[in-house]
Amino acid sequence: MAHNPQAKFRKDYQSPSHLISDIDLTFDLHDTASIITAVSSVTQQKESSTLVLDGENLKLVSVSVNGQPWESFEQSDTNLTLNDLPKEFELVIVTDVDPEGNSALEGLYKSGGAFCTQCEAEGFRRITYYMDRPDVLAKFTTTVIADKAVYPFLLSNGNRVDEGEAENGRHWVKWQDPHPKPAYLFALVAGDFDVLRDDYTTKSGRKVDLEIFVDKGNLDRAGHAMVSLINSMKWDEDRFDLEYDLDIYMIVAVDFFNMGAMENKGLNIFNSKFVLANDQTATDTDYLGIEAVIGHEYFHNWTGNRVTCRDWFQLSLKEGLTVFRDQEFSSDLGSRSVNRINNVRTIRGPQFAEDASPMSHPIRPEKVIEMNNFYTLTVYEKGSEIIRMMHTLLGETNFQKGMKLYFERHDGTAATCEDFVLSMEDASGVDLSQFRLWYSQSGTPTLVVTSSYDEDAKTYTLKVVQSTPPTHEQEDKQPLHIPLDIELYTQSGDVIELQCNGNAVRNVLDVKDSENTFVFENVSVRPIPSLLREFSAPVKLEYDYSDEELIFLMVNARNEFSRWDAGQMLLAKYIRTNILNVQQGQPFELSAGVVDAFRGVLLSDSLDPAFIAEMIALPNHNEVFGWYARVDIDAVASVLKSMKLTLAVELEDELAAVYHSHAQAEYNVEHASIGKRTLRKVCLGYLAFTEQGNDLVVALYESSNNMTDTMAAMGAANAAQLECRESLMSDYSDKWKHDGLVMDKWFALQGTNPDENVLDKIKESMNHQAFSLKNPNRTRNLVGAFLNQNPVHFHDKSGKGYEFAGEILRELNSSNPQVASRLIDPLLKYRLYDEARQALIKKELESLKAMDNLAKDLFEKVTKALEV
Ligand code: B3K
Ligand code: ZN
Repeated sequence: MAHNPQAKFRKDYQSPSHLISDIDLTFDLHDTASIITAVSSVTQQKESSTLVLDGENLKLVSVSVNGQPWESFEQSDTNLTLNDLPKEFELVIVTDVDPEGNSALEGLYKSGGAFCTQCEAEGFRRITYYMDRPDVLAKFTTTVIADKAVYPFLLSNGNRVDEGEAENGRHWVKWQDPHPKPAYLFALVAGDFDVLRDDYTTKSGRKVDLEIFVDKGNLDRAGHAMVSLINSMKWDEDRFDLEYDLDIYMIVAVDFFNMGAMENKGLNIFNSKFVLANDQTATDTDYLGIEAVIGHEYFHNWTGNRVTCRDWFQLSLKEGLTVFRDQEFSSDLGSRSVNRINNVRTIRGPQFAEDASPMSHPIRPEKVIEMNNFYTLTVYEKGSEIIRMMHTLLGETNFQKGMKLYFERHDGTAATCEDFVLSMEDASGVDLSQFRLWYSQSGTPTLVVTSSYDEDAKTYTLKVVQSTPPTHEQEDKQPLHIPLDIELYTQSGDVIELQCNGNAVRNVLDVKDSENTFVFENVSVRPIPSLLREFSAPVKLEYDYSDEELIFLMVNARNEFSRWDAGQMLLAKYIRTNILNVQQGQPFELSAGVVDAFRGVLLSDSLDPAFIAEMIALPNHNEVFGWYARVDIDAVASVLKSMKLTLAVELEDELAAVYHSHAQAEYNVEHASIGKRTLRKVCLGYLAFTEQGNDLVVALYESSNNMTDTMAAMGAANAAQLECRESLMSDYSDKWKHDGLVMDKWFALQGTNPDENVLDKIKESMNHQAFSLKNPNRTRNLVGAFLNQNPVHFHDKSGKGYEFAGEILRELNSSNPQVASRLIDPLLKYRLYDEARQALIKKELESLKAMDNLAKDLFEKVTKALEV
């Protein structure tokens, strides 16, 4: 590239030189040349007659100031700099953009037949020249003009205030948003849709119209989104005392979308994956995903929109907090332990992997080249864990007081992470000074815990040593304030009250130093400790548990999360041992005690089936990879397979009994039904590796009356490479070939196919009528699944998996750099693998780096990866 893109630093933040109180936008929409007129009221804030506006990929038609054509300006690829300006003025800018040619799906683009926008983080600058930064809040008025027959619905933020007819069969609608907002929350949609309508009356009595816009013919797939929206509105009132603040809330589902959804004020735009569902097209997981994402975007109305971010380094202020809120929503509505287990899997798997990668960063990054690269698991999921730790330290009542104070202080403004922590601290009186380090320190801390029991003194001592290894961008680490939730049990399973220095103490220990010692008194027998309950901090825990202790905790720990965690630790012990066995040519071993422990769980009639399903699910490849600094891919794959086969054979009768006894005639999305289907799916996942596998899978596929069971059958056929796989795949494709969203499940199975010839089959699938590399969902399901979830073939020693990734990335670099940048992540972690594989991956990264038109999204990641 001609010039290397420049980084921005958090420390360089400057408040804006000007403010914009109002902006009046008119969109004259045409496929390849849409004309946008932006009229802004601008006031100087600092002694400067120069205003630097952001703008990219724009044709400037005209600029005028206070009604006069303005000629004192300079234009570059990224800015329009206006000179000699008065202190207060009206600025009119006219631009011309090409929505149809916009394959990056940022700014104004066409998805299918509709116009839509995506502005976060910095997409508004692809619509007009503007102060495209989150701390410039203006009142938006938007007029949309388009052909009436093709685009009967013209939508934008706020309330519809006027409409009318225009020449040549065109019409217009005018929208006004009374809440000042940054440009990233702007949205516009023009298209022809089916609309699902409902309403909600807030607890103070405001009636809100609810409208969900879907492609024609999809109305029967919008119901769950509407129920989820109403549940979200109610939950936010009940748990956070927060009400909706406009008369209308709209959601539009589009097929071409780079991420999950976007919280634009009053007009959310969603990836259709997170709106459309009925029992024939969507799995239970899809239903739960819709509930979570609808909730997440709705909750942003307060945490994100009413209080927004001062600058993009503060992204976790809104994202970490809103993820925490959506996790709590899902947990209050469904199973708290199953939700926690899945969230913890994400942290321990891909988030820890991100910490260990060249892209490691604190939840509040210090340095950014392309902001879109920082919508990460660290900012979102680890960010949520940081909020959760504050919740643990303060308790629900104080936490809610902190939220109230935060809104009192910052409603209607752009705030910082520090503002949030200060509100929590001031409202609760809890000292969070050392805790703040979680915002600036990256990486995964390790807690090494050892214990000793003094029989004579009746004291039990836990020694906790914390350390955080250096990360790519940050060498030195300091001790963090880590809430460590523990419980002690007697051998018979009774809870021992925690006492220190003669006083009862709470379960959450404050680990603050590198070395910490906690002495518990009046402990009459050597206890069994349950450590890091509820995963009370995003850390790696090391404690030398015996098999017996873990089996004890699997049965006796008081909360389900700790039981699951004990089961996972037990599996982890055997996976590690067997990886060594494979490397030393020794046979696979699994003790009878372990098998019996899992048999006990499987046969329990007191446990929730959804929880049993989690208990007996093995960790996946990526989770295991995260335990090692250098990964032996083939050994991990072989051990996971042996583990599955061994448990399948040893527990075959029990698995089959549970599988058959949990069958249900009717489909519904109640938690109890979902739990039973999930348990059957996991059982079938084992049984597929036994003699009866093929018959069971075919029977389920043929009798299935819902997509969840259909996918359980197909997933098992795929993973175990059953004889029936090909015929099920072709039957499914015949049925759904016209529907890309439903075909995504099929593409994902092609991507994760364990067959030797997977790459040929993937290339063939790219010619399927439903596939297009231009559609991010299709690309993620086929190519993304191969790169992330097919480790054996992606990392094939020949290097052909890497070459394929390289080809796709080069193509996406030009058409959709954001999607390319997500897809490249597995390649950045090349140092985890052996020398030969490292060399092959590096070759692909070098070839990307040498590209003339390398987008800054990939530039940032590739250069970081190569400079380690
Ligand atoms: N705020 C958006 C994400 C925007 C991503 C921009 N690349 C969705 C969300 O977190 O709710
Ligand atoms: Zn969000």
